[in-house]
Amino acid sequence: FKVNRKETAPIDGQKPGTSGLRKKVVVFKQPNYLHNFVQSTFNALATDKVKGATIVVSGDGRYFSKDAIQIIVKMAAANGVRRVWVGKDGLLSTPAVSAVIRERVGADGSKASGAFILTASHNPGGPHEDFGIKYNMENGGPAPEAITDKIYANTKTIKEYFIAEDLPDVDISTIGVTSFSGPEGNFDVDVFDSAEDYVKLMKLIVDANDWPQNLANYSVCTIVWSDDVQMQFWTIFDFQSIQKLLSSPKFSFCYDALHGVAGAYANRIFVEELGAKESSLINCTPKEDFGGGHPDPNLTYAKELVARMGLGKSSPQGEVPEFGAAADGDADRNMILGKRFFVTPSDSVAIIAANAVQAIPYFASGLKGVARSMPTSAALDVVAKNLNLKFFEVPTGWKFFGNLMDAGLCSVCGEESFGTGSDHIREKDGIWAVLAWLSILAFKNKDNINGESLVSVEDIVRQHWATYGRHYYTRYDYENVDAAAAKELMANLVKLQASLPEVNKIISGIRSDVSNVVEADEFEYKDPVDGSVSKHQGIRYLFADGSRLVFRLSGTGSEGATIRLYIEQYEKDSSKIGRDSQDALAPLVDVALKLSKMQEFTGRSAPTVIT
Ligand code: VG1
Ligand code: CO
Repeated sequence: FKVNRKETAPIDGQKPGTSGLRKKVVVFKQPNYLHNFVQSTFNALATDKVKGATIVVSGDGRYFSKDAIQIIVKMAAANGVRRVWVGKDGLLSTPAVSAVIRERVGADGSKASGAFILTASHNPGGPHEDFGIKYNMENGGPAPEAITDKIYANTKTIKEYFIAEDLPDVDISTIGVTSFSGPEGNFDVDVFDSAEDYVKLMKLIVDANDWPQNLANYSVCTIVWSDDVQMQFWTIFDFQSIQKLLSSPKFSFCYDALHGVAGAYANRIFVEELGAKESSLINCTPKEDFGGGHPDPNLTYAKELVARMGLGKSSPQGEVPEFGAAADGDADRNMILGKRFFVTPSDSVAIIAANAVQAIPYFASGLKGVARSMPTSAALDVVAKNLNLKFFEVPTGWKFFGNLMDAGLCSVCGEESFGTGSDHIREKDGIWAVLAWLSILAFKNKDNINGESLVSVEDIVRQHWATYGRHYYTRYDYENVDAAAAKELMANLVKLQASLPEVNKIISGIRSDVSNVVEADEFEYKDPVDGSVSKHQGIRYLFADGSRLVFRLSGTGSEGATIRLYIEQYEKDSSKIGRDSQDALAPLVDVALKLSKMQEFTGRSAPTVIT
């Protein structure tokens, strides 16, 4: 192939948000739009991470992915990349990309230096919906701000890009390597099984000829001698104990991939490896438009699962499963449900942390530390304190956890936005979270698998509250509000922070049953590893009784602005931990809406989504 140099000019608005660049498909389809961003990314990376390097290109399979992959492959070839790895049909979940970067070794010993992930995560897909692209680094995690800032700066000055126009489209539906020869030598496109590397990481079974890259990350569980080979079994999870749980007649399970890429993993892991029934999987065929749905695993959008779990308005058909879970489009998010019971993501990460050492082999030697994003409830803080673990509070977005993990400071972390994960990779991991919960259930029921009734998800959560207290928690999202109005609302909240007596006067005028604000600020984070500072990460009002109100503007939307309001209240008194959370939080919600003048600024009398 030949290398073509094309002239181009900057296009406005290519600033990567919380998790990459996300826009409507029609925006991405504009001439040079994708090309400019991809070239700006190549130009932001060190030369040796491009020239002669191996990069991964894949995503959640949403509409426009296949076209985008062909364009990126041609641009990679022209920019001197040595080989591109593509998951079959262009499918790789975000956590699987992270695993592939960290673990996969090519036939010739090659390792990937980074990845373009094609996803807009939980945003809908299709010709009139969203597309997205982000870059992940050699550690498997999202590019840090220093890089995304550079990419953005490049998009504002770009004059040219490089593309191999005569390179034929590659068949990404067939596994195998296709080689081309170009001016700087060979260029390969390697299409591989989307699930293999990821499954291996979850349940690593390794023989002497197939040694994993980062031995320190694994726990040795069993050493088995076969007739002629010494086999060693390394795992994150104890698949046998999960299998036992799933085969118990008392246990039943339901997994909803919302037609996202999790479907490409669910059958392999839950059915083939763990023996779940095929009928346990719903919406597990990945679709370009997610079946017309909103692939966001929460009580609003995962309707089918919610109904099956007995949480919907109408009564469920058939028996309600013991355990249910859902994923978002790119499978890095998870929602965990018990029978007629919702586990808040903030509780989920706290419960996983509290049980990890006993229930999950990977953590058997202890947790290095735990971390949460700022708006996530303080349930994890209480566990960290009780178990004497290192604890970190970072801004929203997974990229901030990566540095802590690379420095060996954090094992388990989570966000209130249905994101949970660990240092086995550098992204949040939806299927990992489900396996973590199944492991905890298996552990709690290990002597009880044939007993009268199993210890349920709800039992585990209530037991946790009884031990650590409960953080009542809710999030209100106001989607697609006028961007200028959203800015004004936020500016007003910052202005109010100048005088706490004034704030407290307003609050006591609204409710007498809400405590005083003792501190208010804009969250700012100094990374303890590299010292970098991230400012304006959300507005906080902290109350005397430990309650919190947090206001943030979303960084993942593609149109207008989304205001997120996070509301939290801590209850230690065990006689008061069983209330309905919307009831318990009603006074604080009232204060939040009036203090922020939500309706006045946005014209909205109710949020778009409550989680
Ligand atoms: C949202 C969530 C945040 C999450 C991000 C990416 O960001 O609040 O916690 O890390 O999405 O998730 P924002 O800026 O819209 O609040 V995903 O599943 O897109 O990778
Ligand atoms: Co996602």
